[in-house]
Amino acid sequence: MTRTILLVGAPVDSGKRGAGCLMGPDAYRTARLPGALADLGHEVIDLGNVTPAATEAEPDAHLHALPETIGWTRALSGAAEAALARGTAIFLGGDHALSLGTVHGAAAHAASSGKPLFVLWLDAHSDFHTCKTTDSGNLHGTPLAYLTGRKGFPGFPSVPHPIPEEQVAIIGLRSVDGPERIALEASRIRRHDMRYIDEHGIAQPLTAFLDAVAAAGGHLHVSLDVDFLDPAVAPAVGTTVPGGATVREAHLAMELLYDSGLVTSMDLVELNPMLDERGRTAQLMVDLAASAFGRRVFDRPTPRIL
Ligand code: 4U7
Ligand code: MN
Ligand code: MN
Ligand code: MN
Repeated sequence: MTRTILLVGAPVDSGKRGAGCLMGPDAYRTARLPGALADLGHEVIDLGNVTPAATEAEPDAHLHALPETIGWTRALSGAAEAALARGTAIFLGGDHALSLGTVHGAAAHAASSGKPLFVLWLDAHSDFHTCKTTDSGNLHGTPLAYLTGRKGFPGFPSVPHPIPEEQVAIIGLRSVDGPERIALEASRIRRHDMRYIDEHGIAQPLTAFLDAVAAAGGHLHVSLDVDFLDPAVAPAVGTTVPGGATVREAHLAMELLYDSGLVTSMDLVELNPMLDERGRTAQLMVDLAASAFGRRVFDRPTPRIL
């Protein structure tokens, strides 16, 4: 199935202290993401980079770059909603704070289409802090709490379309802070740590989630954090945690996403080209995106694994 794919650059670097994610969109373009998608037959339109909206929010002593992150949230929500009206959107990050905006906009688009929005979070971390519970003050650790409508985000745009918890799945977990664990365990968010992947493989939890999306006739937003991958294969990220997904586990996830035909938008987040080795992480992320949009060795249907 060929599509119109909109590329939206989101050079957000305000979600944490170490700079460099602002170079991500250009790294993806340099590693030929547009060409790789066009080679698969898609119509690819690069909309260029978004810039943050002006905001009158006050800085906060505990939260790093709060006003800037609020400005990005507002701008990216609008950009995401506009892009989704034209086709499938891929957001080129930028750190994970960008999802505060992209998923906010995707939720508005889904609501106006009368479809439920499902969110797949591929990440070592749960990103389920509120502004009140974060120890680090780094807002890239908060988007899933904001997007599911948790309280504790003063100054941010309101969330008129919170994602119902049972429509969220996190896969790849291996670093969850105490307050996040308590909130997650009290929630209906589907969550799978790396031990679960070791025990069952990645196809089982992902296929179960995709079946739920299909049964509900939903839209699916995928948020792919570089640190989902093992740092041995994806070193260009500030928050490395050993024991992540292998290259093949990640490709299988992308291939199953493509076969499902359900993906309506995707974030590529946390790539910090300053930390890369000869562009290998940028290239791996481009190859994963290509798998998610149809690249494969042999064409064959997904067998039933469950
Ligand atoms: B990422 C952390 F303490 N939980 O809050 C925090 F471990 O988008 C990390 O998933 C957050 O990379 C990581 O700072 C955010 C930390
Ligand atoms: Mn749509
Ligand atoms: Mn993340
Ligand atoms: Mn992470």
